[in-house]
Amino acid sequence: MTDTLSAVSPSAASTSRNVVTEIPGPRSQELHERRMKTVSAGVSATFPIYADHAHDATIVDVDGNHFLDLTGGIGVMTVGHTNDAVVAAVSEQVAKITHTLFAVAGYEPYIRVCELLAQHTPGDFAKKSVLVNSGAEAVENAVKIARKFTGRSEVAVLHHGYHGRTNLTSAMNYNMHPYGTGFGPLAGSVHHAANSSPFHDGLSGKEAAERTITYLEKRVGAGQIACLVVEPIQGEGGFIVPAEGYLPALVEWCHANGIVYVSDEVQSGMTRTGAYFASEHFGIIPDLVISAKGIGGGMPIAAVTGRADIMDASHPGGLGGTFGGNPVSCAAVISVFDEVEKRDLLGHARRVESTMKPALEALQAKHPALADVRGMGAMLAIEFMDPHTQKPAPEIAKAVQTHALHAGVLILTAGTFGNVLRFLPPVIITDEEILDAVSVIDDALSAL
Ligand code: PLZ
Repeated sequence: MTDTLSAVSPSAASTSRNVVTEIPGPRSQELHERRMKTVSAGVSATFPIYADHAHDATIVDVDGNHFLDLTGGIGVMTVGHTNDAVVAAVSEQVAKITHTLFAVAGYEPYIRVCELLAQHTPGDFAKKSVLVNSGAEAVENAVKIARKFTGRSEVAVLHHGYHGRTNLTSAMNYNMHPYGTGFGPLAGSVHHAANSSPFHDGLSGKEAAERTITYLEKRVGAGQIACLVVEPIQGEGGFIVPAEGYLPALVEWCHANGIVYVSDEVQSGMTRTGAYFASEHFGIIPDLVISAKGIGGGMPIAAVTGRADIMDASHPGGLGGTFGGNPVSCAAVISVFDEVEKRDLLGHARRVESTMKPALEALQAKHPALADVRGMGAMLAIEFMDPHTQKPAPEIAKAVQTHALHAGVLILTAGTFGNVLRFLPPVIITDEEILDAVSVIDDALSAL
């Protein structure tokens, strides 16, 4: 462990935050003006800065400001920015075969990725995969596959979930705004049931599962449901960790009723929580697992992996797409799996938790608005409530985010009410960098 840690620390000195201009700096401002003329207003801009290059947990903007990156491109850069192994694998592959379309002329890296996913997703049974381009596309495919397999039409999801921005996945999201407003009609046959959120609902896993299941049985009918799609730890919803026993009860109910249980591990999967897939923490074995984000080390790729009989339900030609499982992205995935093993990245994710969680809990003891600290591995969050009204306090999350930006730390908000700050750093972030970032949050809260 010490060896692995020291292997990443030499770069620490060169990756400290360092703000050298006003934020945004002049070159970022210039780019922003160009952007406003040519990029659709529908694409939001969380930060007013423009990135020039990045390595490990540091992003350097076009004005030379160094930012400590606790966003990881929303949980993508688990292995770190411009990870040397990923860069080498991608460079080699792009010169060898850039594209054929797997259904036209196959290639080994696609098959290897499916083997690795079969090996590392939960469950000891024959598994198969299909590779696609994005998390949302993978969710769409999981639903298609489950419908074909079961011959049923209805799709069940949970409150506070997030599954993407396509028409079907927008219908599967809890928040109508900004994902669905004015874009309808959204896909039908999608049913939203209450989730488990111990901090908010105070229910045990058993009680929360009863509530979810009763709704689905009464309102939808168990025999009508093709699949239940669940994030084991809800991401955009605010890193909501369900109560113990909740997910196992849902899986058991699905299996008793012929419903395909789909684990959407787009954000929580691939090392992020200190396990390959977060489902492992809850002792569940999903029928299908959706992975994306972190598996590609920054290259666009996503997958549906699961029970071979379910994955084979589609007729040939029913699944696919031009770029799905592109060879360059596949080469990246293979190198990411290799890095996880070689550098003990699962251990690093757990180290992030053991350094960061107590530091955040110390802040909680000091700042009454900081109401909850939660999450697993390098997927941690803090939630702000107004100490007087006990209502969500998004303005505090926003103020801390803005303060941190100016101090050189990038942090994302999350949560249905925007009152959560979430941390998704590359797992190779050093302990010094973590504690430095927490001290910035402390300063921000003290300054309020
Ligand atoms: N399922 C659980 O977290 C993507 C969304 C960012 P795509 N989350 C980040 C944004 O504002 O669009 C996500 C997720 C879960 C599915 C998705 C969708 O993955 O690769 O963005 O399509």
